[in-house]
Amino acid sequence: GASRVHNAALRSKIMSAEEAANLIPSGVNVGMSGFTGAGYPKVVPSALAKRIMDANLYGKKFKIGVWTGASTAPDLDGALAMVDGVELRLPYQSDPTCRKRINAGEMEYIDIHLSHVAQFVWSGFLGKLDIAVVEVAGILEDGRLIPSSSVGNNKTWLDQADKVILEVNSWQNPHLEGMHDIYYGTSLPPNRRPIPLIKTSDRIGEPYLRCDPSKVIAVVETNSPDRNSAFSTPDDNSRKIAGHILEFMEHEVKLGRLPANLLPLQSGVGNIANAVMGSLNEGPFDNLTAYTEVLQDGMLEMLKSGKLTCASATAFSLSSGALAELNADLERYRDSIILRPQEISNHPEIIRRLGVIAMNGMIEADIYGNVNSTHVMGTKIMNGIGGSGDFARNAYISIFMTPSQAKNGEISCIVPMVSHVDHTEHDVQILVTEQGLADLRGLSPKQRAKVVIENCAHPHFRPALMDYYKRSLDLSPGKQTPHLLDEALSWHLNYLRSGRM
Ligand code: 0RQ
Repeated sequence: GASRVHNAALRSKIMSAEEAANLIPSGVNVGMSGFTGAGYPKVVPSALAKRIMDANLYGKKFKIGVWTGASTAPDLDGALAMVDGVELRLPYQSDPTCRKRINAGEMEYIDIHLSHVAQFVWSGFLGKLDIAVVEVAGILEDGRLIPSSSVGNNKTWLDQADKVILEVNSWQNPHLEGMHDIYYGTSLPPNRRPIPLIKTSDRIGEPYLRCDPSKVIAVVETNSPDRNSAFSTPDDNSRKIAGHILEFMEHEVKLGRLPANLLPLQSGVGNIANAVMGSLNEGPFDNLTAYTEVLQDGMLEMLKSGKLTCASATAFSLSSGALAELNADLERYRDSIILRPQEISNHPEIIRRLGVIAMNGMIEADIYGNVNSTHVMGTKIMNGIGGSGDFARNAYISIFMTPSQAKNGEISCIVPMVSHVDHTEHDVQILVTEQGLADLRGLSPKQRAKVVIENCAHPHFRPALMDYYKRSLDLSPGKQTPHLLDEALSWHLNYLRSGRM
């Protein structure tokens, strides 16, 4: 098709992926676009991986720092991790090869709140950003950029990097133009001003990304689809978890603690989150809104049915079927979907102001309500905290959900003490498993323990948890949060030694 590079100066910089990758030296920090498989650069990272592999063949070390929006795709994270080309990765990943390298100690990984990344870079906390590699959907005559299917940290990468490589992907729907809201009013303290976003549907910025054309060293034209994550149809556990959450919401509305159309919804990654959206779509609530970071299949269904009137996010995270549907009809959603930079989609000020209902997955919770979202058996990273901390800490109601057991019942997801803490007892209000829901608001630690064990633990593990709690109550030197410190992590040790808790 026709080129989407309408700026003459940038048109003169069009080159192949290999030529562009040759402009990235070893030792630099690279800010890549991409958020949950949407809008990541499709060809330069794999061309770079090839270059790294060639260097390695000649005995040369070649590693870069990789900063992104969030997770990306096999042809970015996977390809670079495969050739051991990443010195340090941040802030969120979910690639199996990448995860393996991190857990083997071969790749440094920093897990930071997604809303923090941009300001950490502006402040220089992470060192110099050398090069940005950003996918866009097109370049206007005046050089402004039409953002792609995710915004992530692209505004910050384009602004902060010394050099910029643009991938212009003509596969992306041209109707994306106008869907984004890029806010350029942020600044660092002491000069910060309130962010003027009062409703989910507010547009406070502009639809295009700015980029100094003199920094652009390469433009690469591509035509390739985003990576699609498939969702499984909700299983029995997911449906039960969704049922408990809906019942809770109805109860809160009845008590007048939530309006009839609830409050803006945030929903995390994964199948359970998607199932909750599915249930809301069939539930009694209308005129819902979403202030979230990823827009999954479930939310798209709700936009289609009219249950959801507006969704604000930083990225799409759709299965291939849903993506095809969206792309066939994107114009229809231009007013109801807004894609923002992740420092805005996840901004504590806005999340607190809007009163977001946050719903996130977890690995395990303890009887006192501390939540581990990131580390399996305390030491192995799964994905990262992502935006869950941004939302949980600042939400009006913060919900964490998981099946009560993992690995065919060998693991209890409710444990005496979490093996790693991402969300402390202070940030966790509601815990939900297929067994039931624990409302921890207004409860002391000892009161919480009873509710969590009774409502959330699997019956198989319930007696042992209650036994631990009761003996702690007797023997713990402190009675505020009773623990037996020599036994608190024994469940995890059991699993590591014998394959079951
Ligand atoms: O592993 O695939 O090897 O079997 O963890 O578990 O049950 O499929 O659940 O997909 O909802 O993921 C916390 C990882 C849950 C996710 C987490 C094993 C289990 C399986 C996945 P296998 P499920 P989900 C905004 C919000 C942090 C980021 C976030 C997550 C695998 O929700 O990454 O919330 N959250 N972002 O077997 C050992 C346990 C386990 C366990 C589950 N207790 N012990 N393994 N597993 N529980 C979005 C973004 O930020 C982008």
